[in-house]
Formats: sequence, C-alpha cells, structure tokens
Amino acid sequence: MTLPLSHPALSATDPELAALVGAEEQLQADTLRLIPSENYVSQAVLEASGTVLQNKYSEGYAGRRYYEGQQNIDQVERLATARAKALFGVDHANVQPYSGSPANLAVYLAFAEPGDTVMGMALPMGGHLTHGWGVSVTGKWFRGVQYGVRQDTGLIDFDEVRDLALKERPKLIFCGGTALPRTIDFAAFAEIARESGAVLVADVAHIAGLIAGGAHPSPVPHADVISTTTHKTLRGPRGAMLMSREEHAKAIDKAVFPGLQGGPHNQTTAAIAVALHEAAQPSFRDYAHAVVANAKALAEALLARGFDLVSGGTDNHLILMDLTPKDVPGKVAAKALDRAGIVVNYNTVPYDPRKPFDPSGVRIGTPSLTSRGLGTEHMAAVADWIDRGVTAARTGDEDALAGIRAEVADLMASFPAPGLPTD
Ligand code: DSN
Repeated sequence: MTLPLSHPALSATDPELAALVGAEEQLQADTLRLIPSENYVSQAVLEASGTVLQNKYSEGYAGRRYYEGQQNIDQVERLATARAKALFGVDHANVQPYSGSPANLAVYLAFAEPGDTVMGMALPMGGHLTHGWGVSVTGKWFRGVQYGVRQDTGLIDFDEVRDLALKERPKLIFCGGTALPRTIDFAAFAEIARESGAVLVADVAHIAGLIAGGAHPSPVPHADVISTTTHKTLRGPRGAMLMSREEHAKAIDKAVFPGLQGGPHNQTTAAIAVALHEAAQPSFRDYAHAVVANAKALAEALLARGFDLVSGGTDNHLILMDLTPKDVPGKVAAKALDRAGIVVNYNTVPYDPRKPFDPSGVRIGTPSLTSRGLGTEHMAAVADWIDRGVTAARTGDEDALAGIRAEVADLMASFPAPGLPTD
C-alpha cells in the first residue's frame, strides 16, 4: 500500500530530503519491525516534537533559568516532570537528558569520581555500553567490573553479583540492560547494593513502558536512581529521564545541568510530556500487557520451530535467539531477514564465541508490532516468517526472501502504524 505524500513545506523547500522521509515512512509501514528498542510514536507525540518550542533556549530548570521568555517553557517542563513523578511514583524526575547515554553519564558525575570502581552487566551478556564497558567513556574513565549470566541458565547469578560487589565495593551498581529477556529482580540488587555500600541505578530504558503499564515490576522503591530513555516501550520521543528519591534530586539536577549538558531540547520535553500522558491512560496498560503476551507467544512459536532462545524464553518484550544450532551467523540472518521485510538486529549471546560485529545471535521484540495492533494470534505467522527467512539465509534462497517480503507487506497493510501518513 503506497502511503500518501506528506510534509508539504519540506517537500517544497528540500524535495531531496522530503523524498528520504517519505521513503522511510513507506519502509516503516511495509515492514515488520522487530528491533526491541524501537517503536512507533503517536501522531500527538510527533506533533509535539516538531513544534516551535525548539526555537527556545532555557538552560537551568523551571523558575531558575539563565534566559528570559520562559513563560511557556517552564510550564512544559513542569508538566513533564509532574507526569513522570506521578506515573512512576518517584519523588524526583529530571526530563532534560538528551538520551540514555548522557543520562547515565550524568549519574556517574553525580555519584562518582574518575577512577572509581563501578559495576554493571557486561555488554556481551546483555548489559549496556554505559554500564562500565571498556570501549565506553564509562569503562575508560572509571574502573568497570562486570557481572554476567550463568551459562547453563542464561539467568543472573545473584551469589556471583554479591561476591563481586563485596570484593570490589563499587560506587555504583547498574542493573538492567539491552538484551535481557527476563524480569529484573530489583529487590535482590538493592540488597546487594545496601550490603556493599553502592548506589543502585536501575537502567529501565527497555522496560519503562512495561513498568508504567504494570507489566513488569517497578524499581521503586528499590533503586536509588532510575535511568530511562523515553522512546522504547514507553513510546515517546528520542530522549531520556532520570528519576530518584528526594535525597538525590539536587545531585542529579546539578550533574545534568550544568555538569554535562547545555540547553534542554524543549520540543522533546513537550513530546515526553505527551507520551507520559498517553502512558497514564488505561489503554496503555492493555498495550504493555499485550507486548508481553505477544513476546511470550512468539517465543513459544519459535521454540516449537527448534530455535534456541537465551534463558529458554521471555518474561518481557524481548527475545534473544542463538542461531548456532541453525548454522547461520546472526549477521547473515539479520541481513537476510531485512531483505524479507523483517527488521531485527544481530546481537551477541552470552558466552558468544563470535565477535560483536559478527555474533551468533539475533535480538527481536514485540513493542512495534503491538503498537500496530498485532495480537497473539499473529505470532505463529511471525515465527514462520523468521523460520523461513533464517532457512533462506542459510541456503541463499533470495526468491524465498522476496516471497516473505510480499507476505509481510500484505499483512502489515491491514495494521496501519501510528504516526504514519494516511489518506
Ligand atoms: N541502542 C539501544 C538498544 O537498541 O537496546 C540501547 O542503547
């Protein structure tokens, strides 16, 4: 189905760029987007992020700015912070971090000194670069010690985490990550942080929407600081938030501005406010639970087709497949699936013998397809396309990939995506 042309002003001024935007809209309409950190924002979020609010500088915080003319901007930021506090049940929220990595860096600035020991899950085990991994500034300027998951279960071994924390006495302990298919036990991490005298940072970027919708336990009251992006399951604009107990509010605010950033992106703050409003509606609870139900159904359907899933399945929105038994490297499979209209990312699996740029796994998730209205009844078809696509990747069957692409586009035409142009 061909989408109508949109963005008349952009088309008139810069047709070349407008064509690229149109092509991306068409791609997002036609394909099955399974990258678990992506989503479709609503038209309301899109509109808020494209407003004249972006014309304004507003270093500082509401009521304490370094520029005049904040009559409206202060209210926008107050609305966003109040909504974040209400939705997540926290004392304090800072909605200014530009994205997840700057948000996490602000946490280091607030609570640690260069050279201090910090602890997080290793990137190849499912953690995040900014949790002290060596190639990140957080692993270069701080001393990162890393925990993982057990090889036999794919689950976190809390005895190992406790032993490491008590031995290393880190200033910060990060929990959460980017490729964790299971529920995070925030209470267990909090106990270890207490015992070892660390500040516990829950990085809930992937699962913030599930938490808001009651489909994953909350890190409140366990974590000292909660870091999240706003554009994954929370279905907001590209941005981030830091939340905390009152006792840490000043340290966090000071670290974000003036410690790390300049003027906040007010158009993003506005779009975050809209997303938080949407996430507070009863329909968002249905969405969050549907994301998990879809992921569980998809995991079952993949297991039935002989796929090896890290930890044996999922509790959340994400599935990590080890394609070693299918005899296809993750990257080869991801690129073939892309040609079949199924957008995934290749990913390391725990204890991966292959390199991060050519790993054994593929990471998938259900936030985007659920935003389009697909339900558990569609997951067998999705698993079937993945199965046929991976087989075609192994055999080099481009005709099979083209056939899947047509089938995918056909189904997706019946499920219009939020925020994309319609007639
Ligand atoms: N890039 C994000 C993800 O895909 O999970 C993490 O920062």
